[in-house]
Amino acid sequence: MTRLELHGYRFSVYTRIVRMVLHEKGLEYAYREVDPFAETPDPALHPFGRVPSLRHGDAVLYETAAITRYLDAAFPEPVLMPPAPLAQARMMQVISIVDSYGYWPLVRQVFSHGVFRPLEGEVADAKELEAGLEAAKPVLQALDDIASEGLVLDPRRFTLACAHLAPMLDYFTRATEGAEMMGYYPQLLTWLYVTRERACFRDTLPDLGWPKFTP
Ligand SMILES: N[C@@H](CCC(=O)N[C@@H](CS)C(=O)NCC(=O)O)C(=O)O
Repeated sequence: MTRLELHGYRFSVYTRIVRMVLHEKGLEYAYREVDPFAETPDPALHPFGRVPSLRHGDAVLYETAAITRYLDAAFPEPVLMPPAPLAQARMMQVISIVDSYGYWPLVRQVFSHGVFRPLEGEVADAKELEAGLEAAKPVLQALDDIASEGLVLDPRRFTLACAHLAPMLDYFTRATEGAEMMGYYPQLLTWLYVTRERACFRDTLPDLGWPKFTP
């Protein structure tokens, strides 16, 4: 089989999304660690200096949603896209919500300033944490509405939307305030509980002895 090579960073939620999909597909891959905050990733792999990127033979891909769509199309089993057109659209909607409105407050504000920076001995800003918690509310509400509708974020069916959301909610809920807030979004919380038990989630947990999710 043509070799797959993932370039990523161990704390990166976007890298973990790709790793979860590779895991679900049962694919072997080489892994190269690149810390994009400390070094510039190879511009031939990512012209915007981020991770992840994926090499498959001669092809190079970056942008996580494109990578996961590619993996799902190129390696069809198990299928990670729902068959119905509306469910497919919802899946893309979740991915877009997560990228456009979720990543910054959930990860870069709440997780970074509430968990990561304090643990790493870096300066944390309580105002960033507060702003992130506020900005997270409409995101969680929109995702809870989608989970309640049941076309995607269905605990019984893992899709690319699940892979895109799980690493970010995992980080968000490692902050005490984030875990408490999740109680207001019961359908999303149910989905998270079930998804946390999947092998692709457990086997890609960043292993740092960080506090575990205990809402
Ligand atoms: N739109 C990109 C986002 C990737 C991204 O933001 N990755 C983060 C790590 S989780 C990164 O490389 N950050 C480095 C930086 O912001 O300089 C994707 O979908 O892959």
